[in-house]
Amino acid sequence: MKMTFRWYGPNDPVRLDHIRQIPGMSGVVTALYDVPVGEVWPLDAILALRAQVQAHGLAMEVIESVPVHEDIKLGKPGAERLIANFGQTLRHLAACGVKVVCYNFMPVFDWTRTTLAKVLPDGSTTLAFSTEELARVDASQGIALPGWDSSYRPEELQALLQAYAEVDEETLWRHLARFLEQVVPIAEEVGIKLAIHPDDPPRPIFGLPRIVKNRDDLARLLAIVDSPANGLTLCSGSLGADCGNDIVALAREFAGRGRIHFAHLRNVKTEPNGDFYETAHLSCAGSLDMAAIVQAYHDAGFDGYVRPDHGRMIWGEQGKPGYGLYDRALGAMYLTGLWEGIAKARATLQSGE
Ligand code: DNO
Repeated sequence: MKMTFRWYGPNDPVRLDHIRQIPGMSGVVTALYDVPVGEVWPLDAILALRAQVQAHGLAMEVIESVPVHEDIKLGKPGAERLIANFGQTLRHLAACGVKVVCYNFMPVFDWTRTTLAKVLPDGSTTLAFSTEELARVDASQGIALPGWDSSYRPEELQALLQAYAEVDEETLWRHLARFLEQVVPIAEEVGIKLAIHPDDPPRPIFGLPRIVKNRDDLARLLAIVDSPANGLTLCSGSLGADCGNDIVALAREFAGRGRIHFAHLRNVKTEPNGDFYETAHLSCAGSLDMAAIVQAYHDAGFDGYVRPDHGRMIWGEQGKPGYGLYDRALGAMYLTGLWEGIAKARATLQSGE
């Protein structure tokens, strides 16, 4: 397990020299945030970012994310050129030592929450999702969801939603297959592992199809191109927002098959009606048994990248909701502690055999 930390680049209020001080931290997970979606990431810009990260004693081996242009998901005529650009970006990233590239295939919206600052009993604040509140949002009037950082103008968003009216789940699967069939061979050639991020939350929103929601979807995706370069970012919190998903079983199965390249580890508290909120990483804080999940990775011989995922905002920290320093650093230490405990117990057991 290689512990990493998400860093939003030079404008992130969380500093590299602080990330470096988290014990056991091997590197950051980052991206170029100023390249228009669909354009090739310039080699010199990637090299400059890497130099900045490495100057702080950290590695830059995981990118989250290279965004997939909507025209690829919609299967528009320009998709071929955009897919080729994605492939070229992979070549540039590989030339800079990147090993894993995370991406997602969620139409229009990435992760979706209805509040970014739900107050928990201990006074910390966290990201939350209420089905009732989401139902009140009228997408045709422009979306004002917290944290949804889109540059679409209302009429652009409207046109996009209309374009998706033609795209049902099976059509989206076809477009995903077309994308994978072209980019996985490039990833294989240059030594990059692609790692799709599941839909968050794992259910359709605003009538848009979402196809990476559960075990069967993950298995179907891996079968499209049966190569280790076609892999997963297993996000415990995203998939765990559906209590029908057994995260321990997913980690065991897909890490066992060598197809999880990046593990997002966070806890979430789910309610029977589909509402959820994010909690501290600790098992007893939420609905997921984090110790059992980490155990499943260890048993499967997982040696990929891990990051603590969203944290609460604690100790008065101001910053990007979900991505402060303090609670994620606590999460990293907790996960590292679980891993060390499991590894030591295993070694003791083996030496007594
Ligand atoms: C949210 C993240 C997602 C994730 C993308 C990956 O905090 O987990 O935005 O980075 O979906 O493409």
